[in-house]
Amino acid sequence: MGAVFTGGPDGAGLRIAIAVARYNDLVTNALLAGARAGLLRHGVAEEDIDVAWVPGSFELPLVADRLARTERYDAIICLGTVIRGETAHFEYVAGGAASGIGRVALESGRPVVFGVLTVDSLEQALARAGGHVGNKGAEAATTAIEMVNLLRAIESSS
Ligand code: INI
Repeated sequence: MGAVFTGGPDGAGLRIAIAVARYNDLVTNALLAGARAGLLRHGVAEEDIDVAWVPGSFELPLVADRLARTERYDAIICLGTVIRGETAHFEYVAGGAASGIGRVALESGRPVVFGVLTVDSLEQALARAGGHVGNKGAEAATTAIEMVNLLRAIESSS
């Protein structure tokens, strides 16, 4: 059997940037708190977590790209909330954020995590930002750490 690669949950020594949208900040502040707590819980040092606030989710890809280009970060977490019921251009904002964030990950070769809620209502958003469905920011934190460690495991095998 060939190799099986996995990324462990140890975040010690990792440097992480979080880009977070101010739009719907009642929700995104809770996502940010969840992401921070998740990173700290897995051993990332407080001083190794930088945060960049952007106006809305549509701006996340550009700022993630700038953060990646500094080469200071092992991973970048993007946090935002797009609520379908409150925007006629939901597809443009959510789709632009998703495709842009994916492109930055591929172009930079670093994990750039999609922690953007795309939901129908504020209630659904709050449920996923520390409510009964959990906290998508905390999930994004563990995804970032796992992906850094997975890419390292693949690289160190060659
Ligand atoms: N930005 C969001 O992050 N969430 C939204 O729900 C939203 N709505 O409803 O429009 C939103 N719009 C702003 C957008 O992200 C940009 O900041 C704006 O279009 C300027 O480029």
